[in-house]
Amino acid sequence: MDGIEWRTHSSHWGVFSAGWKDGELVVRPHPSDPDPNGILQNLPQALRHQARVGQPMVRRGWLERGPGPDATRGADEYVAVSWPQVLDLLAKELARVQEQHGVASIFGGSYGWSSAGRFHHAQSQVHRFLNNVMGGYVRSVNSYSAGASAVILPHILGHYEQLSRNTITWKAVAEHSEVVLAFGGMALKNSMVAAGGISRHIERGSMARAAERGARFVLISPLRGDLPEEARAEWMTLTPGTDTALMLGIAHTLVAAGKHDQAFIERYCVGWDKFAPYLLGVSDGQAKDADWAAAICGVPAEQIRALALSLPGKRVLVTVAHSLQRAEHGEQPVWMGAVLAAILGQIGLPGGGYGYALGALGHTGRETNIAAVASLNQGKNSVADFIPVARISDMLLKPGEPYEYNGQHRTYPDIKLVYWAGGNPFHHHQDLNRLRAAFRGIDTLVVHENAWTATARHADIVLPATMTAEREDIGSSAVDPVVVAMKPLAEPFGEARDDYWIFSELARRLGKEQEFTEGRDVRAWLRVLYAPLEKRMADLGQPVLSFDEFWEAGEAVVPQTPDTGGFLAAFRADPAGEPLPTPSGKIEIFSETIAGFGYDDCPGHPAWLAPTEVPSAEEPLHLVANQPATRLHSQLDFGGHSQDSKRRGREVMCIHPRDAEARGIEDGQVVRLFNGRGACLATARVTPDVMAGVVQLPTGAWYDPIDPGEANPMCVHGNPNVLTRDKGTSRLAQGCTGQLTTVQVEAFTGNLPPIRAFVPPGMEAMAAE
Ligand SMILES: Nc1nc2c(c(=O)[nH]1)N[C@H]1C(S)=C(S)[C@@H](COP(=O)(O)OP(=O)(O)OC[C@H]3O[C@@H](n4cnc5c(=O)[nH]c(N)nc54)[C@H](O)[C@@H]3O)O[C@H]1N2
Ligand SMILES: Nc1nc2c(c(=O)[nH]1)N[C@H]1C(S)=C(S)[C@@H](COP(=O)(O)OP(=O)(O)OC[C@H]3O[C@@H](n4cnc5c(=O)[nH]c(N)nc54)[C@H](O)[C@@H]3O)O[C@H]1N2
Ligand SMILES: [Mo]
Repeated sequence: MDGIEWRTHSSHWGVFSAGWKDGELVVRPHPSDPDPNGILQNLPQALRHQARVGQPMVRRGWLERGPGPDATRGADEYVAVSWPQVLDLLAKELARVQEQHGVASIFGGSYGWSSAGRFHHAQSQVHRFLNNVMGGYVRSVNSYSAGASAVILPHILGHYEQLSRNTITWKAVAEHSEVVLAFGGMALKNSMVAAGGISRHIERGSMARAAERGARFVLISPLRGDLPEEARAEWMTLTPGTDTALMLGIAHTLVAAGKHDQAFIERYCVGWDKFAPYLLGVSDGQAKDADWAAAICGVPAEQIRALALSLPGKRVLVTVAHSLQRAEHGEQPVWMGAVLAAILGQIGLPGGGYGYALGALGHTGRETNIAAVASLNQGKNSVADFIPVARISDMLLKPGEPYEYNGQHRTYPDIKLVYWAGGNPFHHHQDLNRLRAAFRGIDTLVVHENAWTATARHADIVLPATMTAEREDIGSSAVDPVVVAMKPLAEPFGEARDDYWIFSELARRLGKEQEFTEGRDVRAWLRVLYAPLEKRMADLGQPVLSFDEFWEAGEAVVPQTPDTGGFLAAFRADPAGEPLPTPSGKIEIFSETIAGFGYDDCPGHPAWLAPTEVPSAEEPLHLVANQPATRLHSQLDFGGHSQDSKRRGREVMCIHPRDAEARGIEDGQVVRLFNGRGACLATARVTPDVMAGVVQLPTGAWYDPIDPGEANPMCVHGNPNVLTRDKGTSRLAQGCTGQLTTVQVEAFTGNLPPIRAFVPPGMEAMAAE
């Protein structure tokens, strides 16, 4: 016996147990996890870290001058107030905005991952509060993850969640795929994370099994680490943002050689007659052949041709990472990836066809549970208005102005109050200096947070929220058999309270407590959410634990439906009986709907549309701003595992030896990345694992402006979103384009400024010493 009282818990980075030993929290992964995730180790040091918010805080300027636009937002002091005081103040402000401006002036999109746990899911809580108590709010649609694909895929193939979850399973890859063309790779660092928490990380093992069977993995990416060693991949580097050209070059080679699957195209697709003339250059005089593609993407034409001609007759899987569509014209590689898989005739075959976003997250490529825990009912929103999620700065800066989205002519609403719980826009949004300006124009920003994130530091009212480890909940993902009784591991930090408690108290002050709580405490809600699982299992004649037995045991196990290849396999078997959810019921190589919108930045068939931001003399390098390996986004950046990955306290930027040498940059040296929008510091890692001409700086280092009072301060810590561009993918989807931008890099020779991101406001003097 180890003397530790282990308690079950879950997180987006895996199911685990934890207990206390000698005053320290010890975390161990679920025993059935073959490949546990290091991100779990951010938790122990995070729980009591000084970066936590310990009491309700109000910005001094807001307290003294009242709600309204304020240029000091983000550079002001905070005043500690008691819970009763702050709740009274906030209830009054909510009532004022509701009365003076109507609830269509409240933005409650509150995008973000927050934490695992079905009940305390912060976004569900805030939406339920705004609906049931306030009467509604302006919401956001789609995600930063899949901004472009979520809009284009339903027009041409089907919903992206359906596609990525269980049309191509890891089991099918391990057993059937012969060639995997992995555009953007399938990095293990990414599949380590899964919404809701999973008990098994199976990706490494599945790729190893496939490779041992002789499957060939081709990694098409600027970074070598985007496939694990176990895949034994060939690494094909290409200029970032040019995948569509490469795919067209492969397609052209196949068609020119008569090796495309004409029968498949005729039976299962529409619009070949409109696309083929473009591919072959009949319509615009430019054949999209391998030579043409090579000049754009940098892959030698011979290599493109050899790759293309090696594919026919093989079980080929084309995967396209989310990252490819988080860029200007991000709709195109998503569409062209599907068309390439169709040209190869592979869609709907086991381990073949199109694996959109397979491996981008741990919950893709899995079998689905036969029964599920319910999610919290968010009530009904009386406000119809919404924005595509990544248009937040535009919305705040341009009230009343028109914009296009998915065939609709829309107008930005006039927002007075923004309410955020469970997300960090100063992590996730692009062009942070522009975002700061946008937030300075509203009346009030309310934020519930565990920690003093940059978003909290721009808020007028900061309410300290518990972390998942400080409360009880149910952890479950629809694609992992283990449902977890999440037990509290620690007392709440300081005066932190559950989001549910905060909203219940506000609801009471606004005279709508019952509408929000339905008279239930947390445990009663957990029983409500568990009940549908219990009932469904019983209906199916499966043995099932009662709630009390489940809570006592710490977990319940739900059987899964065997993999059948999902809706694409069904469509292949019976195209008339199992049509796709597209207008034609078939794969749309040409979409009449999209063509009808008349967007030149997203025409009626996939096309190479040159990006408007390309390297120049001033900004000669591509920057890849991808997901971080040692944390989930910005969460627990102050935790041990994330901190261990920093060098000289700063985020690490990878640069090729050639580019480093040209700039006199040495491994371990602090560098400045800059472009026309902003600048940040980072520490260089000189490595041939990133292609020449590209530097990589992951997201998630907390924004740390050198002087928060300036309009355009340098971030001293390494947040790439001071550099990225705030522009939609196209008028079709208006998705986030944060993955790529252009920069210059130089050795930083000035005095090294201290990192203050983890020091709460009001304690700056202590950190600077
Ligand atoms: N440049 C660039 N930018 C990107 C991306 C990129 O590739 N490049 N990727 C984008 C993508 S795909 C995504 S999904 C977004 C992610 O963006 P976010 O989801 O906004 O990022 P997180 O850091 O996960 O933010 C979650 C926040 O919720 C807080 N939190 C956790 N639990 C609770 C709770 O119980 N209650 C409350 N009130 N708060 C809680 C955490 O402290 C944290 O601040 O970033 C996007 N941004
Ligand atoms: N550890 C960890 N895992 C995560 C997350 C996290 O924050 N931390 N976030 C999760 C979330 S919310 C999401 S949505 C997914 C995101 O999944 P993705 O968006 O797929 O993840 P990224 O790491 O941003 O990008 C994957 C790789 O694409 C490559 N790439 C970038 N641009 C291009 C290009 O133009 N062409 C090609 N061929 N390759 C390119 C980069 O080398 C990068 O490493 O990750 C999830 N997994
Ligand atoms: Mo995401």
